[in-house]
Amino acid sequence: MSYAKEVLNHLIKRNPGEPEFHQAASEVLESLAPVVDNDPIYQRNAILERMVEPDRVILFRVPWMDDEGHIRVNKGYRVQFNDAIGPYKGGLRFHPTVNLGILKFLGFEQVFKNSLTGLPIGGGKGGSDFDPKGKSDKEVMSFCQSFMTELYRYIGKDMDVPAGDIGVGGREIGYLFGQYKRITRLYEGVLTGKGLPYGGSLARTEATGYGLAYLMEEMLKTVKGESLAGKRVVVSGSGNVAIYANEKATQLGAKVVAMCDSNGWIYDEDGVDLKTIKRIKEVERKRIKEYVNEHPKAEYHEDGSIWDVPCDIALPCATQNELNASHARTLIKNGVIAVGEGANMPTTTEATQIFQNAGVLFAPGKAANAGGVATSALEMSQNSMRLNWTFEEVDQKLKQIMVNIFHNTADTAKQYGHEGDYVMGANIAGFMKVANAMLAQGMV
Ligand code: NDP
Ligand code: 2IT
Repeated sequence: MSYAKEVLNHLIKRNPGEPEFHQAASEVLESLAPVVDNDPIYQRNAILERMVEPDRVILFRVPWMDDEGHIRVNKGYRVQFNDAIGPYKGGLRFHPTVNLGILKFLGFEQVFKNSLTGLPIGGGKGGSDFDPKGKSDKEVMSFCQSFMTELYRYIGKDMDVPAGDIGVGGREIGYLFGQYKRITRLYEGVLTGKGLPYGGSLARTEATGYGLAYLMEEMLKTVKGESLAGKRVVVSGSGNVAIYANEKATQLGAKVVAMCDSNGWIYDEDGVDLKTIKRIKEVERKRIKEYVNEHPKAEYHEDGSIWDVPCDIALPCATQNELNASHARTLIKNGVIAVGEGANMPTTTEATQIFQNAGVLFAPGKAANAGGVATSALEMSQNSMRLNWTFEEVDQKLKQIMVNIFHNTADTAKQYGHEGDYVMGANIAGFMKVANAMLAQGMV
């Protein structure tokens, strides 16, 4: 049996009840087979066995008080996956579905994604099953302070630098930073995605979505001699990644005709009006169905799927496994030419294969959504230098990083005889740097 397959079988047996982690690891290990099965150095040094086991997992109780004065308890986690090439780096997710398996999948993906950025950041992820939806600011603050009261011991600017993810945006990062500083008395870049007055980087808010659009533009240009201009785009989600993917795609001349939240989806043939979406989602924290109150020509649906909407480009930017095989077939029937994963693993394994077999350009999350964490690393650099770059400087660096990621991914796929398979290209390119660092650093 191949080395990669052996490690995968063992992993599935030893980590029961973690389907998302199995899925992420299967995809990576299968695409690494041509590398690790052809050079015994990886097996001799147990590189894969070490890569699929997090360096450590921190699990803790988070007690907090709700507005009625009741004490509530959630689970808090930090999965420090791999620090071979830099301090652990990756977001915190606050969502009721969060569990260890999901955070291990996210942490594992993060290791390869962060490597692909070309910047010195290791991989980690954390979060809680706390649901910020419907909570008051005071309750969110109470939760964040309690969460950080435990987490602070395990993080630091050169050790582990969390950021946002689903359910964690500027408000939560602010409360977490305040509590870290209060406990440690250190004013340091221990979190990214901070507000601009206290060490945040310009363009970090926009970075994941903008980066996704930059990568799609480069892919379309390189492979098809085309661009986003004039394309019909569907963007799922209406959070941080979705909003700024829409904004940049629109600036590049595309028309985004549909967006969604976990309750339903909107369709606007005139192009979704982002000003309205930003107000509803970022300011009022309401549901996307409010959109049609102001745009009566638009439609709101809770049945069917956003992926039924015909488009040239599909950008899944909500959550894992939101786009399945049947959605993929519908999109292909409707003429989709490219798919870019703004979210982490939004496309099921089967759907990914369907796209690839149909010749649809498929940009995997590790490459396509790496602009967020890359800009987080730029925030860390600015914090260390105690300097701030302008929006244009950060945006320019982000764009260059995304162009580099695309070409590194495409060149690697080609080098291993799978031209156009960007899943394989991203996995192998991400792996090589981490594996070489691990080999150099010995048995740790
Ligand atoms: P947000 O919390 O800002 O937004 C999440 C969006 O996805 C919301 O619109 C939410 O709807 C929707 N959503 C969540 N779960 C579901 C579901 N089950 N079905 C349909 N819609 C759903 O998160 P982000 O935009 O930050 O993150 C989105 C994705 O991008 C995640 O996969 C994240 O891991 C990934 N990512 C984020 C990065 C970042 O910098 N923020 C960087 C790289 C990747 P609702 O409001 O109803 O819950
Ligand atoms: O999935 C991701 O890359 C993120 N949520 C961003 C992580 C970060 O550290 O900016």
